[in-house]
Amino acid sequence: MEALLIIDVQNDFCPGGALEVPNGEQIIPTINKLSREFDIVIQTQDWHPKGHSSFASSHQGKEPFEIIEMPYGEQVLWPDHCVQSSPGANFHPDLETKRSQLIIRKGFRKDIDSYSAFYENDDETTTGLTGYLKDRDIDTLCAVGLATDFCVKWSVIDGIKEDFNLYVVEDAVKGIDIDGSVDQAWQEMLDKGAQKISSQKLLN
Ligand code: VGL
Ligand code: ZN
Repeated sequence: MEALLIIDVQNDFCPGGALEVPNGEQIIPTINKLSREFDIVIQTQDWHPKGHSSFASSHQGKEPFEIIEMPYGEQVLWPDHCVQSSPGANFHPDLETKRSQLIIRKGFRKDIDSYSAFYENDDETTTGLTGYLKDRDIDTLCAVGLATDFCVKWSVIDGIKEDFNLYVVEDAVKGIDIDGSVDQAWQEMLDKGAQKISSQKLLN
């Protein structure tokens, strides 16, 4: 069984949002087309409490995009974004969510960030997605959404680690791109065994 995994298509990651991905909204029509073709659609939603430890504003003297050391390793600091129940945390209004069967929220523990749909950034705390997918006999995921270089990348890498087949839809993802991080993300995903595919190919 295959599922479409729609990652973090939320207002704060789209133009005008707190952590905007350049042209992030442009992938939405393609994602909507894809979601009508899949029997199983799963979404993730970045969902941080106020004062989350990934926010630069939670660390005195730090600015967004600086890197700090956390107990679980390096952490990029972000502008406050996707705060629970804030408009920025809502899915973009153009995203069709009617057919989504599961919404996984992540990043809700104050002291750990969570990029991946499978594991939080400590690489240990699970979101429960693996169990859900295995229970439903899903072995293949097509990943789309935001941002290529963070939540898409880590979801894809962890999904492969958990033995799923991972396709990344090249025209249905967009990245933040800090110093070449999008190119690097593609390299890492392909190295780990992800397959790049076009939406055209899936829609035919
Ligand atoms: C994301 C940075 C912080 C993402 C989420 O969705 O890629 N990036 N939180
Ligand atoms: Zn976040």
